[in-house]
Amino acid sequence: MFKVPREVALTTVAAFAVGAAMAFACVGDDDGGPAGVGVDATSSAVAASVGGSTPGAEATGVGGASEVGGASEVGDGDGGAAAGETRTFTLEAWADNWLAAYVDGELIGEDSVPITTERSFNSETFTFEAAPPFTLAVVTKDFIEDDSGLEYIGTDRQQMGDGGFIAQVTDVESGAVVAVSDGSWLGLVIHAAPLNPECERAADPASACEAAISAEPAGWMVAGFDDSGWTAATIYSEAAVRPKDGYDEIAWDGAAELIWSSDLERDNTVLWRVTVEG
Ligand SMILES: [Ca+2]
Ligand SMILES: [Ca+2]
Repeated sequence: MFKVPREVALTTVAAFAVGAAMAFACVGDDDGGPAGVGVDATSSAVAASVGGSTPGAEATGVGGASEVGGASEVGDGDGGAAAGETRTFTLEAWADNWLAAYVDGELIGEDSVPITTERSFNSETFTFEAAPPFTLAVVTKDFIEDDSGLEYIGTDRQQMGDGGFIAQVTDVESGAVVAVSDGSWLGLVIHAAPLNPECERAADPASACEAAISAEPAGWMVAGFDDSGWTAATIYSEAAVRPKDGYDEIAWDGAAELIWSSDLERDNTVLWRVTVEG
């Protein structure tokens, strides 16, 4: 057994549901050192607003993490020499059009431009502390005007929009890129529309277009979540995604790939999970 540092448990309970703290508390090293994730003041401020910023989360959110019990398998202390040591990292990311990121279940940052912004193209850099290995979970959303999955509805530009996402995690002290978006990331599509692309020109797409929408699975962003049914990311070229504002502001590692589900246009919200070994 290992002890959970009191301050970690209290901090986590304060910011999130008890269930998340339980899952969190099981993640730690065996030497009694700091466990889990710490966020700086900026990220904490962001975390405080999470409830109001994801109206489309269908009442799952962090509260559902209480139903996840597999996290106890994490933190066996069998990692490399650096495993369990809390270090500072940055997540640099660009999404068409929106993202929010979690480390071991804790929100570390979300896109500064609301998803309700029609042309939302920007990169983000979130700084966080974590003890590798940790689970990075990201929700990415393509802009849609409603559940038809279309944008510019009622104009001559009415169309299916497309998505796209790229990210990298860097160890701040060493400067080493320790994770990049690539084909190893596992994704789950929870909003797909339109399923019948012939509705793209319909006068009333809200009724003409069909959608497949599901809630975020409870606890999907914590380490012990069972993602065995998720699908490996599809890699896309810059020509396919046509990345826009903000993309060129990041010095992307050569291995960082633009990813999405298998369908850039149809799939509008994709959840991502990856384990960062550090
Ligand atoms: Ca779309
Ligand atoms: Ca888009």
